[in-house]
Amino acid sequence: MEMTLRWYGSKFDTVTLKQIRQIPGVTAVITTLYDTKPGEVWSRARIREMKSEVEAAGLRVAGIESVNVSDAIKTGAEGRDRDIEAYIETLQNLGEEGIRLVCYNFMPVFDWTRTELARVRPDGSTVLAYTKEAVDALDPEKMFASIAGDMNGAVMPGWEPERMEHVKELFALYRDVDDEKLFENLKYFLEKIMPVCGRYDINMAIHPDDPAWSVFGLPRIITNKENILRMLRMVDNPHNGVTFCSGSYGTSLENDLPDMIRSMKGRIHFAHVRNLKFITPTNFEEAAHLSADGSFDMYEIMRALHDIGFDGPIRPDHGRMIWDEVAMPGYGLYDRALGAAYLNGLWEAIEKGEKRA
Ligand SMILES: [Mn+2]
Repeated sequence: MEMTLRWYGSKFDTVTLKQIRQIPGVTAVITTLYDTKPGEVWSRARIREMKSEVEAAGLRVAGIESVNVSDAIKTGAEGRDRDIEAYIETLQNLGEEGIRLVCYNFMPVFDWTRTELARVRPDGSTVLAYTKEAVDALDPEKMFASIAGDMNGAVMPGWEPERMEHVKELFALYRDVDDEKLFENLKYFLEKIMPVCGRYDINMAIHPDDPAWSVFGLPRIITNKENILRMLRMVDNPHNGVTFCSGSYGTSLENDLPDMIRSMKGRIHFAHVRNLKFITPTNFEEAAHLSADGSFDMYEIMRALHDIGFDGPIRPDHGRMIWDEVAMPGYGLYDRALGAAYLNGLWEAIEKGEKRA
């Protein structure tokens, strides 16, 4: 595996490439062109510029998170073919520049959902948190307003203000889309893009829905083992793969994370590894990466990735806000650096333990 950190680009991120380069064992970033919109073609010039900036700092671009999929593609609405053409052109431009990994999601309306962006933990750190009861009681149109004040001035992925202004229309778009329809639209999209992925050896890695259940009555399909295996089989091509995100699949305690990893052998192209602490089965907060700080056995997760021969990019996921850092919630430097060091330590111990046995 290759340890990486997510980076939003120098215009948007409080963390610098120089800082990332100084985290031991981190050799690459996962980045994006954060100011592009779904349906827009990423030009080769801009991709090259992004790559040069990263490489000048002594790092590599290990992949893109994300090239976003438009609502027309997700709902199968008019204009989807045009948007798919644009997506293919972007993939081609990425391929020409030697980028071989693209993370994306197929979540309707909202990307990830949290009810708090700065819950204070006993040690004074703050974390993102989720209470199902709070979401159930919330008017989706007010969701944005209720968390916007906690963003530390950052624009959060999937929560762009101009998008959230149209929440009502977005909901209307998905009115006739149920889980089956969403599967169908995902299949249509994947079948159209597989040829360009084959030509450039680009691995597509779908990010799970977060949380792993329906919110506000919207359909959600990338939530559990059964559905993700269905998705992999319906377009049975090695370039149709998965981002294994422990913090997203892990929102449902019914998901056995190491078992899921083993079941997707060969198709996990990217891994997000983080820990959650459950207060009740429907109320959880993000924790430090360390097993002892949360509810997951991080050793078993890393062990499962090791056992299936995972060799793609991996990254620590959301970190706590610690040491008075001010950054995009979940995306500060300090706790993610601690996470990277910890995950690298687990991996080294697993590898060396194996050799000794
Ligand atoms: Mn994730």
